[in-house]
Amino acid sequence: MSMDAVSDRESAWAQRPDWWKRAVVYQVYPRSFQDSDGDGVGDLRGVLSRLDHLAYLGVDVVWLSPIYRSPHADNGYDISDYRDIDPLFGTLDDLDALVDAAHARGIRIVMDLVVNHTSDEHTWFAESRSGRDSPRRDWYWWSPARPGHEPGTPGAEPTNWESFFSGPVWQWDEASGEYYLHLFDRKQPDLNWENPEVRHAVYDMMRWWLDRGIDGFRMDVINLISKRLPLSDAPERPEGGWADGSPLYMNGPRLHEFLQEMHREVFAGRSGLLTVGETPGVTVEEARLLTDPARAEVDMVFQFDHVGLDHGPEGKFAPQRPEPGALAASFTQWQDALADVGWNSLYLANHDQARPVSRFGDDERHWRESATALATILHLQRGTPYVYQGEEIGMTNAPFADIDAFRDVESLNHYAEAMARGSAPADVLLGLASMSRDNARTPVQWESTPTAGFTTGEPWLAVNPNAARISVAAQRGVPGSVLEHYRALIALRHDLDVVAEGTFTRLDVGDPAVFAFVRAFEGEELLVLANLSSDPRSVALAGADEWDAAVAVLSNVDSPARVSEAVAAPLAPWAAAVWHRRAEG
Ligand code: TEU
Repeated sequence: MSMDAVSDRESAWAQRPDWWKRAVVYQVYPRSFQDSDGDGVGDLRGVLSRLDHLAYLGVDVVWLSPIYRSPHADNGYDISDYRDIDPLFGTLDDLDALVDAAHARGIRIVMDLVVNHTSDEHTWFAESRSGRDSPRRDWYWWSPARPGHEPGTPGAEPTNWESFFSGPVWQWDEASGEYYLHLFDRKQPDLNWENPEVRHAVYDMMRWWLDRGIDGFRMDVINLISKRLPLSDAPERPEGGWADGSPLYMNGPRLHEFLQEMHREVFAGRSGLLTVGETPGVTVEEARLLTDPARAEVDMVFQFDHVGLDHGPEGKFAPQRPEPGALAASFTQWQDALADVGWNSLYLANHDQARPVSRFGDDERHWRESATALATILHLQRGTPYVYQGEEIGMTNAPFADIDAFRDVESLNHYAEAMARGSAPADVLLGLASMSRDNARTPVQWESTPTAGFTTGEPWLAVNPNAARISVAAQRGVPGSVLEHYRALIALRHDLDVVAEGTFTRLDVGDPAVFAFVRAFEGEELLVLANLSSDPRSVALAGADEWDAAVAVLSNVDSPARVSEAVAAPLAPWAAAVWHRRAEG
């Protein structure tokens, strides 16, 4: 293509309301990205100093995890002031500087929007808590004790729901004589979205940020904002204990109404933005509604099916290895479900998920191959890919051996509860070591030094010792490295319309562990073949020689350039290869 044609294409895409179909988003978890002042915690100036890495990678959008004022009970997902930056991370001026510098490189900045709950240290909650007649009382969910129970005693909680972070969702407030609801930690009280004043305060804050120049929002647990009323008990679990209340607070009756209202109040008349809802427990039916552009709710959602594949019957912290093939089947279901309406977010990693190369790949025997195979199948699906910091260099889970090594509230609460129940510490630690969110939160490994170039001080969470082997410095410019593979995948999305816009069709090649699919768009086709297992796998590809004129565009192993030859022998463990062709004429 000529340079003129390239820039015509660029500007045509830039005008489109669905520009994000061609975009790749990079998630920065500021606390662990880059420290600039030696306090051991990453900060905004640190992010600014690493923008060149993001430009090198080629990403279009940065999603910043929360940097607002916060007591950090949940690392910033507990906000005490929505209109200021936490001093740990810097100042509003630092943020403005970051936004300007990113924009100068053609990178948009999306902020985290955490409005299902606030911190208990937010002034809204302080006022709400101040007394039953406070004008802000019904900005949150307050409830008297269960009838017939002594307030504040076990069993007196208004409903039997279990918190995401262990224990009940209700906290007794002695001073005002009622309980408040917190689906997460007790320092994260849920806002009452039934109250229009709450909604309009949120919309006002969102407009304030957009006016300041940010380019959209990642909306934290946005499908929890509408609860089923009146709040009531969930069915008991056979084994007793706190019950799963999620059917009573997820995807509630007013969710779509609230999001449509938000769209009208905040996004209408603005362009070039990206909105992505984080929606645990979302079904394909709900996702179609949420992301149908005609309904004007959000551009895309994060669904959770594939990141639950390794949760065992006793939950996330008792994981089991999914069958080879489970991941491909789950992705295929979502590709098919959103084929004609809506849009997928494509992710394997974020700050809440243990590292995908350790969970779904093989970080011992086939580290590079599995990291790049997982990247290939993710980025070449139909949807918008998300890269989580460190994923682009194949960062792995960390060798956590002691409870003192963990920092995450979810892990610490889980451990405390398991100890109270009398579980064996070694068993609980094993579950945490493989599934704790802290696996995702160890500092980014920039260099092969003990603090990995992250800080000059003591890092808030230990650097993974494998920084000696896995780092940006060791991979940049190295052909075949994980980093260069991500760069190539991102470039493919920018260069080929079929990646951004093509249909998705899975091919049955006789083995569920082989993820084979074709993307097609206006006479252009892409073939992706990936062995998602640690064994060689045979591929029965019907009509393989019809692909022989196709160009091999990317592969993570040495493999023949022609499709028919590539499938003549079994695919090597975690081999992934991509071919492209255009129709004749
Ligand atoms: O996460 C919500 C969520 O459902 C999870 O990914 C959650 O971390 C997991 O289920 C716990 O097992 C969002 C944020 O991404 C997370 O960091 C916050 O802790 C949470 O909301 C509360 O704001």
